[in-house]
Amino acid sequence: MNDSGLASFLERAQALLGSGGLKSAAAEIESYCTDWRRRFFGRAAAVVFPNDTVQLAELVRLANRYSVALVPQGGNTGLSGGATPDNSATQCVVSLTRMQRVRERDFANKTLTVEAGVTLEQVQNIAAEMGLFFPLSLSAEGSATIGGNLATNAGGTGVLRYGSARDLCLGIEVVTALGEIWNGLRGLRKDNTGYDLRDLYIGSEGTLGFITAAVLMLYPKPRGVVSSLVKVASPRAAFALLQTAHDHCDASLTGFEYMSAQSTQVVQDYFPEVARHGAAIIGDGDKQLTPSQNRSDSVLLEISHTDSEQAAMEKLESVIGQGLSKGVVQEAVVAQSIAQSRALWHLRECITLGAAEDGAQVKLDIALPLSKLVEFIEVMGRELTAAFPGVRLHNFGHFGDGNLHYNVGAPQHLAAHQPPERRRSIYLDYVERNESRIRQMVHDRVVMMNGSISAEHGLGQLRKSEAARFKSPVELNLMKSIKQALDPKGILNPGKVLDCD
Ligand code: FAD
Ligand code: 2HG
Ligand code: ZN
Repeated sequence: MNDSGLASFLERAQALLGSGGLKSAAAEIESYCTDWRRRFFGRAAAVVFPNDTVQLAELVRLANRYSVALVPQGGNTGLSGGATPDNSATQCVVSLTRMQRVRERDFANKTLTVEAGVTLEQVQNIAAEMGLFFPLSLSAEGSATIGGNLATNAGGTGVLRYGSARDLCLGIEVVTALGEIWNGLRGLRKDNTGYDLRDLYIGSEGTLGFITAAVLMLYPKPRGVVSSLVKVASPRAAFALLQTAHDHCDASLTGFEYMSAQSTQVVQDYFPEVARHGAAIIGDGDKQLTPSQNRSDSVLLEISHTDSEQAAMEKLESVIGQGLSKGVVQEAVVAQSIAQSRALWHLRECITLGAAEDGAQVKLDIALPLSKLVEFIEVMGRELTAAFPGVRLHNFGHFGDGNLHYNVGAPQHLAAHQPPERRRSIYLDYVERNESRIRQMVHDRVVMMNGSISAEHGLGQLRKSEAARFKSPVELNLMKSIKQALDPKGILNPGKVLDCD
């Protein structure tokens, strides 16, 4: 594409989208060109805001005509740089945040059809208004969109019971890379009519097409949801507790989040009021179960029951009782109200926010077979701290899914007592110098143990080259063939997920 091609595209896009539908002033578009963690900084020719599917399809046809690359974007909360344009100032970010219509509420079919720009939190609220429940849950849900959730196949905290975004979606509407509209908005639980195109687009991180609307599957609202913060001596004890919870709860186990002592330390450091609130729930200053204060590992356990709160509570108490008698639970506090339960979950959510406040980390999002989790944590911890003395392992996450956010922070002593900006710059420097070695070391072990280097955050630009290191030529070629077939001009999100040259 030459300059005049880009200029013609922008002129026509502006005419198509109307005033306010295209922004190009640097100050106005800066936030769309930077990722949530502020690790990727791009420069775009413009950010465009289509109003509906037909308008978006026309825009994509224009982009094909002038060979302009498009970067789909929802809430821009992704953690792998997938929604950030490159540095060329020739790509166009396409924000779907204006596409917010609710197309259909079907109570009898237990489905909700919404456009891509509806946020996850809005979907949860609409489902609740219908007397039903949409189980996808992650702490960025106030900004993350359904389009982004599906494009990344987001996970979150309820996967062990309800599955990932893919499992909660029955059909999608897509604007293809050529600018056609595919209406696959089927609300069917069974449909074996050829290749599963829905599942191809879900998880493709905006490289194959725009997801413009989706039919989401709703569940009956559990009548009882109870949570407990459990102190455990080690990851091995956490694993034993998971086995106990599985034995006692089966489908009632809806959350099993592990938090290492070091991961909750950042909550204590940067959100002390959140950590204190956790301690207040326990109501005993001496016990101070809040893991960050006691520097112990902990598990956030959630049990749900369709019948009643009492039924959920009985199961929870039985799991904790078993855990205590087996010696795998050291102490436990059960939330006595919704507010207390929220406070416990807030503690868990604040790990990512506290870590962001602290400074850069090597972000790792790995999955392992459950049977290998404990061995991985023990061996990897030893290896990493030997090779990188003093690094902080912010190890936490969706233990029940075998998914750890095994984030590695710079040694604290490097910047202890420095003012925040100086501290962040020292940590960033450490991370930039060591990131690729740490990443490779962890990923090598993960793959050796039959795990995955991206459990839920996707490849984006962060893990693209690492994925290429591990995938077989057969798998990479199949992926390239699919990309080539669906996006022959390579205009959709180039440079993300895989390199096609
Ligand atoms: P964006 O960040 O805008 O985009 C993400 C990717 O999807 C990009 O590649 C983009 O090009 C593509 N894309 C976006 N919309 C579309 C569309 N309509 N069609 C095609 N492609 C599109 N993720 C988890 O899985 N589990 C978690 O528990 C979790 N917790 C998080 C907590 C915090 C504090 C933060 C900041 C992030 C968290 N995330 C989590 C990551 C992120 O929120 C999810 O990946 C989310 O699904 C992204 O949605 P989004 O709308 O912000 O997408
Ligand atoms: C979570 O589970 C998110 O809270 C973010 O997936 C994880 O900070 C992270 O790495
Ligand atoms: Zn997560």
